[in-house]
Amino acid sequence: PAAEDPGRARERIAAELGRVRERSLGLTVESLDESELLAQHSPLMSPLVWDLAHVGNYEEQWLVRAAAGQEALRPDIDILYDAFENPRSSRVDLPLLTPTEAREYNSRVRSRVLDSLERAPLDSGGEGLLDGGFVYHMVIQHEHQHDETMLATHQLRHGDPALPGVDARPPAVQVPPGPSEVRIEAGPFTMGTTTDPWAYDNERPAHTVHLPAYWIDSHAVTNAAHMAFIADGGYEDPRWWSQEGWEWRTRSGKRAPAFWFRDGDRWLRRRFGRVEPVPPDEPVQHVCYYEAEAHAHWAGKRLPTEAEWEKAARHDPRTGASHRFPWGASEPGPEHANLGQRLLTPAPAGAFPAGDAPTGARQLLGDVWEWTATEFAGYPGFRAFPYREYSQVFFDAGYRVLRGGSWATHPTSVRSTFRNWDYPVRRQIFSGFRCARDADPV
Ligand code: AVJ
Ligand code: FE
Repeated sequence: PAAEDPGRARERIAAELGRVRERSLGLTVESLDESELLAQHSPLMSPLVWDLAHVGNYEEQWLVRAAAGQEALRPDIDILYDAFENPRSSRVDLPLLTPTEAREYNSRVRSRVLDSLERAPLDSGGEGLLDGGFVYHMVIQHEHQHDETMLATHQLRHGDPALPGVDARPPAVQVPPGPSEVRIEAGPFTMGTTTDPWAYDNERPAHTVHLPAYWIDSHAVTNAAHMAFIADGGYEDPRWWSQEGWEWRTRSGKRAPAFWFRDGDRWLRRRFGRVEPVPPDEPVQHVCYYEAEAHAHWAGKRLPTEAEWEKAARHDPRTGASHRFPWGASEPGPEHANLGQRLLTPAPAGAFPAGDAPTGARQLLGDVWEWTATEFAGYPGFRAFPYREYSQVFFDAGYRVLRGGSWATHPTSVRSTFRNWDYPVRRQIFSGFRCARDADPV
């Protein structure tokens, strides 16, 4: 793509920085009292105020110190907000900044950033930190990712709803009838990217991948389908589970997605402090990798590999091109996908025909992160940039790749090449799945 005018780029970056901060502050609102923000709602998560100051400290390290070359504001707190030094379960015991101190610190950092952005050389055309605005995009995405993590913390929190908008329901969508699976012919496609100015190191470089023909579900697996799996004894039948999956099933005693519970013969769920019937037409969320894998086997299918997911999401079989988004190059709008925390729940499966990929697959971005069969690893030619701890230290360490973003993911922070990862046992994230199968079984 043609280089963006630097003045325009600065305005756009400043606007995105403002938007993401508004979102972080909304998730740590002053109406939640200090003790709520400092509390550990689950050993899986940080106190909300840790995430808040962590995004400020990350911004200080990357935009104030590394990009602008300015002197540190608070080098003394780096250690507190270092995610590797402090596992999530122990963050509650650290001498953290209070919510007021964190908000003040974050705005001090932000003033420095907006000031230096005016003079930042964004257009030198090389491969440095600032080129194409990379380091700003990295920091904006980082804060959005922590906002999604904070939403997962809110979901684990007990008590009355604290987030506005919990009662909002997806608009009644006309789900156009369509095939439940699409066939993708054998052949090569371009996976990953070399040129996207928002892409992380793990999405790079672009490379050709050849895949045999396969079928992939046109949308994510629904709550209704998962209830059928449960009703058919799916959680009781080791035939559907991998050995590791069955060990998880036995050890955990789980027999339904997280936050579901039974009321007579109905399934209810707890969502941000609200109790409601499980909507049958929404994609199932809060399932771990093992549950997704077992459901897929029960359905006579399997999980797609990461490459199969990406080919379905961006390959145009007519032109051979790989697009940034399933629907092409235009920025995600509300007609394309349920992204950006506009609703605090997925939209019905089969919604958003305007977001269809050329392959005919639907709803690839938004609603729920989709588990894939692939272990997180570097692409051929991978180079860590700008630091090993974003991606590389997680390679080949038992993490599974998730694709496509959820209703909680901001539109700037997902694209058809974006890769997320987590341990296969995790279900506090907004995770679901779709199934695939070989086209020519041997
Ligand atoms: C890409 C979502 C797995 O939250 O661990 C945040 C993103 N990296 N801070 C995570 C991230 C550093 C990361 N995930
Ligand atoms: Fe982080």
